[in-house]
Amino acid sequence: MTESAVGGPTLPQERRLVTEIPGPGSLERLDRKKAHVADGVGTTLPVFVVAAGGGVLVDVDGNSLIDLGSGIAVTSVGNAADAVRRNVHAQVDAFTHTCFMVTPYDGYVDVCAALAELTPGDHAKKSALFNSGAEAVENAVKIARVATGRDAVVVFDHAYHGRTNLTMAMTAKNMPYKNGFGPFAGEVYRAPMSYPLRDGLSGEDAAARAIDVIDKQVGAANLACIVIEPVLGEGGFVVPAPGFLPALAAWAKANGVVFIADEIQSGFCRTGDWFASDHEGVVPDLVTTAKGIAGGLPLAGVTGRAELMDSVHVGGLGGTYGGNPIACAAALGSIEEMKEHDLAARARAIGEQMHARLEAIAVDHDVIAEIRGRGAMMAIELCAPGTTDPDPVRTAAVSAYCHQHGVVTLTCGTWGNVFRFLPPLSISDALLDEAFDVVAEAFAATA
Ligand code: PLZ
Repeated sequence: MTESAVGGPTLPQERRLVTEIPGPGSLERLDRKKAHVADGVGTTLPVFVVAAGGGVLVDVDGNSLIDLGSGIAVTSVGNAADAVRRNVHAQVDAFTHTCFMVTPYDGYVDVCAALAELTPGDHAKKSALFNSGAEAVENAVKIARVATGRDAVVVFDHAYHGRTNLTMAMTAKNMPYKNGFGPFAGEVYRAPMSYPLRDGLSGEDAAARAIDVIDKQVGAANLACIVIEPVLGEGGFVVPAPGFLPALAAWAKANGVVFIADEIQSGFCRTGDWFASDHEGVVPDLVTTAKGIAGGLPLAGVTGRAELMDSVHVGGLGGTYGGNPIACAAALGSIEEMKEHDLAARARAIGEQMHARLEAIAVDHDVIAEIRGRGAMMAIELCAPGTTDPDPVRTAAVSAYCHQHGVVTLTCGTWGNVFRFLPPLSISDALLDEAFDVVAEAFAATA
């Protein structure tokens, strides 16, 4: 199996369990992992994968698992999607690297042109490409600082922006992301996020509360940028109350502050539109992208107002691999798949199907305090019935049941009590339904 595995959309679309999870082949490999890979690199579901495509992952033991995680919102077009595979093969055969800063090539420029077309707003835009989401966030902050001549960065409660030094400072949650890794970069300030389940505030009131904190604790004159996830990712798939994002964006504009949308998890059709900012007509000054952009290859971007992007001196932005030609070829393939199959519409349909299933489950299980999300970025928050006291124990139990029964699920949230669903947009209705049969069983079995 390992030698000749072929993934992609033609892989049999079925949940198939032929061993316990993990099976003997995976267990053997977990011992090797333990011997050679640093313990700090964790594992959510300990099966070793040999092929994936459509809506399934196949492991070394021949188990076929339904994927509700997309490798954390990355393989939105599906694993080994046709256009991605075709473009990557062609690019590997032509050349693998030159370093765009040494000798340029078309793929990089083509991706930047596509980003200008697809990101919110019809102003003149430019982009720079990087390798990871964290690197994109770091560079967005660099650009905002040069453009404004100011230092301070405002982020929000429950934010996740990465694991590098600056982005650890920007990320809210201590364990596992920050604990012991300080000291962190300075001039990062945290404002309260709109969290409707927990604060009950309207978007306008939540924005006024955040702006008051920014005013009193930072001061607009010192503030380079506000960085915000339009739908929280790792922090729990919280959708801010309507009006929150537009009010913050308007305040930023009025005060010469760069408004940066971190669309690394929410972007590229995931929420049922090209970008989550589109749902409320918010036009960010800069947008960071990664994950879903390239169908699984490492690529990230910062896209924004041309005059902001061009405020940085020549040579001030870059990196050896940023915008690698193979990753750019994959991105062009994945954008082609998204357009051709209207994956934004598919994300909306998947969202409706998931919402209906979750509503039915919630009728019998009052541990589900809220169903929320947009499109195919959906979650449920688990709390002690009738309260907002987080229930991470039940959340972990439900997720573990799904894993043992062949469904790849992820949790998130500041308290670890959010069960999130991020299926590839290439999943079939039937497979998605079967996955939610297992989720329903998981709630019944752990009640
Ligand atoms: N911004 C909004 O979601 C990555 C992290 C997984 P990188 N989220 C998954 C983990 O435990 O490391 C993310 C994100 C948002 C930035 C990032 C960072 O992107 O590509 O992981 O650096």
